[in-house]
Amino acid sequence: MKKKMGLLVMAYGTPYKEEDIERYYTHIRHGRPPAPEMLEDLRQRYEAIGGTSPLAEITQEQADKLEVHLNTIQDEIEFKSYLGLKHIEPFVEDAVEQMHKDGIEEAVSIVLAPHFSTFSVKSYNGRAKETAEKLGGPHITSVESWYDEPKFIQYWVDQISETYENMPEDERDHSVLIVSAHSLPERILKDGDPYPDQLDQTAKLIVKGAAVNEYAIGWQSEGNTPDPWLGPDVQDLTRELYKEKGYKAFVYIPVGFVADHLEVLYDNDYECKVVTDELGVSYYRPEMPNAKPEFIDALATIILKQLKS
Ligand code: FEC
Repeated sequence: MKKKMGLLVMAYGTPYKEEDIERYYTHIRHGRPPAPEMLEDLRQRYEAIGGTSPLAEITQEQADKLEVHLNTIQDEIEFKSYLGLKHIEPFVEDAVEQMHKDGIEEAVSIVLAPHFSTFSVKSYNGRAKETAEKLGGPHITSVESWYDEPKFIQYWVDQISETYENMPEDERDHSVLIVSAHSLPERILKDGDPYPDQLDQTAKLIVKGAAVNEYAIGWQSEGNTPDPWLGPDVQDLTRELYKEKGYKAFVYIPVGFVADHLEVLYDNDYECKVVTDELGVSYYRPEMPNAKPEFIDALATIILKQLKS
């Protein structure tokens, strides 16, 4: 008989409808409601990408397809997926409670973000394990990071190669790849957080695989707080690189994310494009992994490796 295992898929979460924006933002701000102008600013960003974000649907599809794929490529374990979100229901705690109710004794967890940081992956896994301990199960094995998984790297290598192949030759010879992730407050560096190094590794592996000559690392989507955040910000970086090197094309890969959502559709496709338009240069943003089969296979490989280790 196959062994039954919970598959806890954790992700950021997004408002399902406009009325959810305030409570979602309040949750992100650790319970402090945003000022009316902050709320209005966020509402307008969602408005600019069509009212709400496609993230909810994509995350669900990623979890569903991962369960099916894992159950297809091996026959020792029967995986059952549970979605646990950071900032809206079903919360991480709800998912663990459901696993417990369903009698799941063993589970494996993965966060849909490749790079470990105390702000992101550690907090998702911590919340899951704390709930499981309180309830007396399940026992959870957690994937901590997967920024260097060869199949994940290959996904981006293929995307970039296609983008560069389809670019006019003159642009290709004067182009730069901007590899980015969500910025975090600079204070994470004091505690030796591996987040920036892991992004650096991801970038080096992708650049090597795609044989790209010119690249730079940038940070994006920094929060609305007074403390300093990791930089350079992708928009400032675009301006600086143009001034220094006169590139004709900028190719953005926000590899710290895995789906089309606000931080990509607005912060890259709108904000970075405003800058490239202003400079009169070309903007490219290869497709995000979403629920593409190659990416689902990469996630399945990461999970099976974790269970074997
Ligand atoms: O499409 C969508 O609706 C949601 C997209 C979304 C993703 C995402 C991923 C990450 N965040 C990370 C860190 C922070 C920190 C703060 C922060 C704030 C926001 C706000 C929105 C938001 N984040 Fe987010 N994030 C997404 C959306 N994030 C909306 C609030 C408005 C704003 O600042 O723009 C600052 C919190 C604070 O004020 O204390 C820190 C990290 C990731 C990538 C890892 C992950 O997915 O968990 C890190 C997607």
